[in-house]
Amino acid sequence: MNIHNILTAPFIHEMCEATNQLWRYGWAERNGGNISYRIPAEEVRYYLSLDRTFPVSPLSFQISELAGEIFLVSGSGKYFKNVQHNPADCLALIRISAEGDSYELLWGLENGDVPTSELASHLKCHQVRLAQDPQHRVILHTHASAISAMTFVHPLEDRAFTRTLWQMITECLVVFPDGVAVLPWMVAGTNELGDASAAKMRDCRIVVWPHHGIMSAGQSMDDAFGLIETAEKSADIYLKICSTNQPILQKITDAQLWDLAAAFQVAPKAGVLEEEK
Ligand code: 2HA
Ligand code: ZN
Repeated sequence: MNIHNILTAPFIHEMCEATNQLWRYGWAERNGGNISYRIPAEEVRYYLSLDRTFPVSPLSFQISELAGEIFLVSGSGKYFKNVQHNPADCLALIRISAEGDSYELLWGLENGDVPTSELASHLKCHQVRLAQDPQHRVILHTHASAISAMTFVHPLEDRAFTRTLWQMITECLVVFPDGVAVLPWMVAGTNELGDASAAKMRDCRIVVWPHHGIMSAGQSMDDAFGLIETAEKSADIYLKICSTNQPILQKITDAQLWDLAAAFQVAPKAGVLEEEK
């Protein structure tokens, strides 16, 4: 088979665009944020011969459910601002080993670096989301500003946080009917943060890391990105309302949210809205 230049691959372009846009939004200062994108082997074979040996590195955890899966991931310490200028330095294509306790570097990180410091969270979340949805592809973590600010002034509780975000923009309930989950503050880059995020991802696709950022899961880059844009916009409106110091005169009621759910045929996460009379 003809091998094509991997720099022309749509998945590399999507990663360059997403990282650049996250930086432009101001959510990816310095090396903040990380993305992983599951790529089918048939797609990778178009650009790389997989019939040879590759350098192997251990994982600090075992994830045999992802054996053989290939992910395009951002590199540890890489600036999202720079990915588009040098994808081969900033990104890595990795394949999880048959035992799920190591990975091969198929391509990228040309200057000898390692995949994202949040690899544990990414892979553990991929495992959980794939079990829910075979179409699942992307895990995206970024330092979304309004969401992070909101975690200083809002209760850190799944139901309350979800209700507030749903109430800020009419379409939020439609975009993320499964709501959002909120973790306690945790040390970045740890297996514990990965386990906690993955546990929350069993029944929702947006996890807030207080005073840090947000992680989302999607079937495509646009899907994962769109979830974060929507939650972030909602958080921004919440903060703007708070900063007016005005009493709240009106809001979207639970009855209206039920009407919305019916019209758009989505099932709001159980227990978040008051039951209809
Ligand atoms: O620096 O965002 O959470 C990359 C990160 C770690
Ligand atoms: Zn981060």
